[in-house]
Amino acid sequence: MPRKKTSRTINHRQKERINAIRQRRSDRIVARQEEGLDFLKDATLGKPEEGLVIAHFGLNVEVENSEGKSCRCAVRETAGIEPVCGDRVIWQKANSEQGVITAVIDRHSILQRPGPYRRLKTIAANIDQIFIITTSGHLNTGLIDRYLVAAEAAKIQPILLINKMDLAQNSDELMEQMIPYKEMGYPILPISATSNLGIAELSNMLTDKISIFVGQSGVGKSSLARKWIPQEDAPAIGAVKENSNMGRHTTTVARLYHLQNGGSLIDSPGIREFGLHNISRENVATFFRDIAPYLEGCRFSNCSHSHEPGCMVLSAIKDGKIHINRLKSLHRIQESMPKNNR
Ligand SMILES: Nc1nc2c(ncn2[C@@H]2O[C@H](COP(=O)(O)OP(=O)(O)OP(=O)(O)O)[C@@H](O)[C@H]2O)c(=O)[nH]1
Ligand SMILES: [Mg+2]
Ligand SMILES: [Zn+2]
Repeated sequence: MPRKKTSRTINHRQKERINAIRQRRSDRIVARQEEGLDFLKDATLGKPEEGLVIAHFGLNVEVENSEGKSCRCAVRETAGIEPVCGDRVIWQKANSEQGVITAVIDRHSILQRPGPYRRLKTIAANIDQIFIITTSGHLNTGLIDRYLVAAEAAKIQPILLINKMDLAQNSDELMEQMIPYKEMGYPILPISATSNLGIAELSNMLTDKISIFVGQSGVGKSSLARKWIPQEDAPAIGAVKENSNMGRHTTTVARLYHLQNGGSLIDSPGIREFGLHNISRENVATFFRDIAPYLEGCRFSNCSHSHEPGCMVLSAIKDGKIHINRLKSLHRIQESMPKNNR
């Protein structure tokens, strides 16, 4: 049945209503920011100094100075962008416990995901490597593929960790599923926070780098992080739900920890979905390491790699050079993206 055409243009009244909502929202944000800066009114500010953002919750940003002491800071509007975990900032002390951030120093990398109001939310900055964690009981390759696209797009080195190997029924079968990722050159490490399998190797990988642990709630991010963090600072861990094996969103904000052997680690809250809203439907395939080299060869420039003659991706699959699951994953990601996503 032919679908009824709907007009995508909005009329003047709708535009006005949208603008009014936007204005109210931005007034609220400014009011909240000024409220957060109340303590500055009578304060004599200290000299500007450099600091490191170790956590961000609500209006407060926890900043650590060069001596490792932390201070709760508000953010001056002039800072321009919201500081996140891993950011290096310029800040000034207002009193013994509070300060204000005036600038965010240029970042060398950022990891983002979609936030409220279709805006991109930056999760962390200046990260050297992203550890994508899944478990032996739920090898979520769909989520791995999404995170890999995000890491490739952000030019951050990804490493795949399979935790809870102590519970694996058939570890050979599990590792077989990871072969395409190994062939693409991604480091893969089977580990267990419980039995300590692979923990020494993971420890070496973390040393002297800024890393982030990402993955669904309950995969064991905080349990692993605790291996390198002094007990008094260690993040809480939560039990998984018995029926689904999923976690309970125990970690609620990303936090940066200094590791005992050198380097820093950001433990992040588990997320249900990881969208790729800054990437377009058309170019998402370029971030699939195994598929990307074949894209130029397809006969049609808008090839969907599903049925077209002269499709180099399909022939690479036939020749065993790309795993079919990866193409399925690409199509699933594309289907989940809006058509005009740019
Ligand atoms: N058997 C087994 N259980 C583990 C392992 N690692 C973590 N767990 C358990 O998994 C549950 C969830 O662990 P957390 O470390 O809180 O998971 P998380 O990824 O930080 O979860 P969120 O903070 O909710 O995102 C806890 O009951 C841990 O004891 C492991 O290697 N083996
Ligand atoms: Mg946690
Ligand atoms: Zn093709």
